[in-house]
Amino acid sequence: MNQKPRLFSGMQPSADSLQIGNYVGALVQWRNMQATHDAIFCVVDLHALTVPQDPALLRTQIRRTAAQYIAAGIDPSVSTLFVQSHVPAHAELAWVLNTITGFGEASRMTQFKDKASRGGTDAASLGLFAYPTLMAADILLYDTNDVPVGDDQKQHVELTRDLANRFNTRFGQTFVVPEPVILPEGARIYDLQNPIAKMSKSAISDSGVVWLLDEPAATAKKIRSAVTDAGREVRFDRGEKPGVSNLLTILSSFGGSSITALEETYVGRGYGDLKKDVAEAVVSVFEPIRSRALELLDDPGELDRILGVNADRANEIAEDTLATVYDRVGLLPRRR
Ligand code: AQP
Repeated sequence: MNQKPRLFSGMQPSADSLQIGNYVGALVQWRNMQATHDAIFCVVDLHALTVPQDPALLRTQIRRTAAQYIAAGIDPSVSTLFVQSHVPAHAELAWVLNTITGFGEASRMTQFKDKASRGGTDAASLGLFAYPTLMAADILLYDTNDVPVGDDQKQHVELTRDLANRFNTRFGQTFVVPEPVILPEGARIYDLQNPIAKMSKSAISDSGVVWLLDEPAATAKKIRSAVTDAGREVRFDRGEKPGVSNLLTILSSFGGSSITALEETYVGRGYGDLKKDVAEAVVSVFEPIRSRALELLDDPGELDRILGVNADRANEIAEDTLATVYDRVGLLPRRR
């Protein structure tokens, strides 16, 4: 029997709702890859702790993120869907990986530089600095072959590969060396009010962010208020027309037509028509997902049960890998 390749991916529960970019750039790809992969999806709550969080809010956000994964089509009876902190081996393997990661090597990670520069590097936590080794642990615990990530995470997967190779060379073959599966540029969504910046859960202003769990009317209103560009022509041109290009990308992702086909449809029509169609397309896809997520959130006991069963499944694999790692580096096994 041919085993399917293993996939690992995750998102941070860093907001009450996921945004349209998380949906197009991650969830849609994850949902499709369930057919071809033995998939493991994680709500990476320990990663979210690398910047300050309100404890009560964070707890809610973790459940809400898991509910949105399921509502968007991640099937927890087919794939493994769990919360990172429910599998202690993530933090434990991250520690071992920290000990084989160079300070200079970690300092070169551009995401740390970006995120740390927002509040001043001195104020950044050690946790934020060590984010990439925790991510490496997430991936390496599960003998992962493929890691679907956005462009911005590619450097972290490269570090993961380096660490896996380094460990294997020093301590003997232990880790599968994973491959990044870089999502196509077409899957990148930009802020509706500032279409040269990536849309982000933790954007300073939420006026340009379309939330998966927003009321349909609010979603439509935000899209109708999106910034567009000078001129009237509906044409894809990221440099000259970032706002219109972003709307075309969204419509293409939600409606299935190619950007070129859409450009033809809008010859002689204005930005108003485009916005109206984008709003309709997004609302019709998000409405059922939102209802399903809210239904799941109405029964937190059942949601926690699903996450518990899945965490057991993840723990089984992760504990095995960690035991091998502890043994390879020379730690004494605990007698039970
Ligand atoms: N704008 C986007 N377009 C396409 N894909 C996107 N992703 C995020 N924003 C876009 C993809 O969603 C996943 C989320 O990963 P994450 O939660 O670990 O953090 P992130 O990439 O930093 O996403 P956010 O929404 O910007 O979160 P915050 O604000 O918390 O940092 C990834 O697969 C990412 O590629």
